[in-house]
Amino acid sequence: MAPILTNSNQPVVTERSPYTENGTVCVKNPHLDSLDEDVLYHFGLGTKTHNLPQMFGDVKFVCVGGSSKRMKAFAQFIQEELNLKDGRREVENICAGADRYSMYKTGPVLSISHGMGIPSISIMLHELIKLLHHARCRNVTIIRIGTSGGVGIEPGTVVITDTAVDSFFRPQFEQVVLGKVIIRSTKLDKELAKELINCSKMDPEIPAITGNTMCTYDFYEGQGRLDGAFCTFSTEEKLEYLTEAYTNGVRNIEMESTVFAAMCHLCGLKAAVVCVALINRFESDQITIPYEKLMQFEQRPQHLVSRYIKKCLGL
Ligand code: R2B
Ligand code: URA
Repeated sequence: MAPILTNSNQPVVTERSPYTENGTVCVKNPHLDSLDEDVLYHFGLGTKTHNLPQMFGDVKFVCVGGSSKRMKAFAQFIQEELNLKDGRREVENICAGADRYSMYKTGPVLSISHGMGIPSISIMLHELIKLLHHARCRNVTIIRIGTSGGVGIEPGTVVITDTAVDSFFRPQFEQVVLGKVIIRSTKLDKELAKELINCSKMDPEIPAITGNTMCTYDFYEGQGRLDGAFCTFSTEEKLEYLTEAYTNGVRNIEMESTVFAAMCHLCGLKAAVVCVALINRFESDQITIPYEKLMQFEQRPQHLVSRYIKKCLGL
């Protein structure tokens, strides 16, 4: 069902969008058909300047994460894991010209950075969804691999998101369109989450759980940190909020999952969120783990997702 806009300021919940029957990525914008050319500005790609079906038609897995360095490392890692290295040089950033996001393609796997926060990932996803549509990709699975703050869990634990929730623990994402609020569902693919948890069980090096992921608009005040430039609450109030989050099933906090879930859901992409917890927020706000440990933790979602992709490809 298409999003409904009301004349009042009352938000309206949109219905679940079913996966498309033939597995294609569904863009829901009638205006696109009248464009002579679709320029994917922040990718530095376009329907006239690039042969998108040829470049991307075989993509089956898209992995997205905040940092460009991490997504390059993931592309290199997956290249080796899928035996696609073949004496090849370094992986190449397809979006280098636009200098906003990094994108690497290794066989059927696309690895893209999305920056930090909802606005940044949302712009990337608009262009990615159109890219997959123009390239006529089918049966694509998308996974966000990232970092997060843990809520009552051991640092290093990987959280496979059950439901992405907002700062009020609601399973929804509010998009403001023409001055009105549209509420979108943040449901993720339960089957995919289950398959990922099963993959984690095959690797004792990857402690993983499922839980709700809270997505905020800010890293400091928005996540109840006491160490930002401003703070209006006490330690007790912070702990009370985190306890409420925990009671609502929240096991980690990050900054992109709600809009990621909502947009993937709308266009029929099978989606999951896999984030490692860098700290336990009941114990600290500052991230002070040594570099080596940070690298080790950051690799856990990558290793888990690589295991899943290899399983899907029968490797
Ligand atoms: C996790 O880490 C980033 C903030 O440090 C943010 O992008 C997120 O979701
Ligand atoms: N990313 C976040 O958004 N929060 C944290 O606490 C750690 C990483």
